[in-house]
Amino acid sequence: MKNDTDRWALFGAAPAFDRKLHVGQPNVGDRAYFMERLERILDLRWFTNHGECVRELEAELCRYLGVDHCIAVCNATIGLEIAIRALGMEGEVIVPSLTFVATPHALQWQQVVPVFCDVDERTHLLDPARVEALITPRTTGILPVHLWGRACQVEALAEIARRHRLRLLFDAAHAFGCSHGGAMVGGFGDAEVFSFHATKFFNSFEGGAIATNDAELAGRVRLMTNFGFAGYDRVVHIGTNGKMTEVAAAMGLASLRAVDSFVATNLRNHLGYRRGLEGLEGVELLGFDAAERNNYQYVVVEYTPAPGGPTRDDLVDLLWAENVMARKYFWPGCHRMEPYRTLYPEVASRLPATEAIAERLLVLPTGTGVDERDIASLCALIAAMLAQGPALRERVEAQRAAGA
Ligand code: T4K
Repeated sequence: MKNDTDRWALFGAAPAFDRKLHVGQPNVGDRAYFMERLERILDLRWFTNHGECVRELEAELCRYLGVDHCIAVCNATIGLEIAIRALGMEGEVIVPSLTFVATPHALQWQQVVPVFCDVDERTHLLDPARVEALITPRTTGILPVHLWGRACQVEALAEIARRHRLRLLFDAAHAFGCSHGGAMVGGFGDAEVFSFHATKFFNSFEGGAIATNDAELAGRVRLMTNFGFAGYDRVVHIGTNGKMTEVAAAMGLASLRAVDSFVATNLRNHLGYRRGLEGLEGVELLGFDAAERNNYQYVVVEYTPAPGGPTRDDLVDLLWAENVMARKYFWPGCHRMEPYRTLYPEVASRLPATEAIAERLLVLPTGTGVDERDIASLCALIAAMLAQGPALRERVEAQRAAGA
């Protein structure tokens, strides 16, 4: 990092970091193991369709998560779509808007109406009381998201689902390796869907898994993942192509061999941010329940500008200019994205917490691509920016007005 924190790259100086720091730069697991498996895949000439790597990954995931069934899929979006269909969700399904757009898309793609529900302003998670208030005769399910890897109020949601005879499917894209009440996320509700996308701390390049303890559901999901084939020339179900490739599964196995070290790195980074951001006015780092297992894969800050001080968007622009590719996940909320803003324009008024949180969020780089010195420098950079207060806000505005 350069020393002169007074001259931001936005204003023509060199960036503070000489490489880009990403929120989602992939972790690489056991590289030697991966290469070995890759050679074997090529030798065997078995590339997909539930090969040995996929079978091994599914078995290892079952053990790791403590669930009976795990079906590997090509990505979590398709995984959600398959699970939604396999569970018979139709009509309306209640879902948060504070999530990646894949969550409501998986519903809308299948003509199921995503009924956006507000979250708890403190936890960012679906608020069970608000869920119950949105149930109508057309509601068939609830699709909560374990946002940032923090588990939802699983018991309260399960109780609502039971009372109203609704399906309960968790979007666990962020929550691989996390626990709730001491039990690993994966076994809650009817099913849970994980993402192993490149940007997730545990990745299989692209990929995901549907976890469940329901044998019948698992059978249906497996059929649907493979076009509904129950054997050669025998189709018993509508299905799609949701299969994970062998090379993806090999990467998943390599990631699994490094999962504890990834978590340790994320925790070290999280603690580094906690130290570095402590005491900065308007900056609140989201914490995790130390009694649970966490993956710490998202460093989430809620930023409330001081009067006249730099806004959240100013900070993002300033950080990008310094090669810190901070993100505004999940601004502005799915309900403000198409097609939802056109289809359901009235819902914004019932999502005050979502709207307020989305304006404050700032997600910072972590993972194995970032070290403690980067984090200390980055925190110092943010502190220096905030110390400039309204003067910096004015400079950013002037720079924007000049069209830079
Ligand atoms: N539900 C939830 C709650 C989710 O968050 C997601 C996905 C899903 C469902 C669906 O899961 P998948 O169908 O994807 O399995 C990224 C990811 O694409 C997405 O998987 C993830 N959530 C979401 C939170 O983030 P983008 O478009 O914001 O990421 P992108 O491409 O800008 O990548 C982030 C950063 O990582 C970039 O600054 C560059 C860096 N990067 C990215 C890739 C792919 C690398 O350095 N190397 C890479 O290979 O969505």
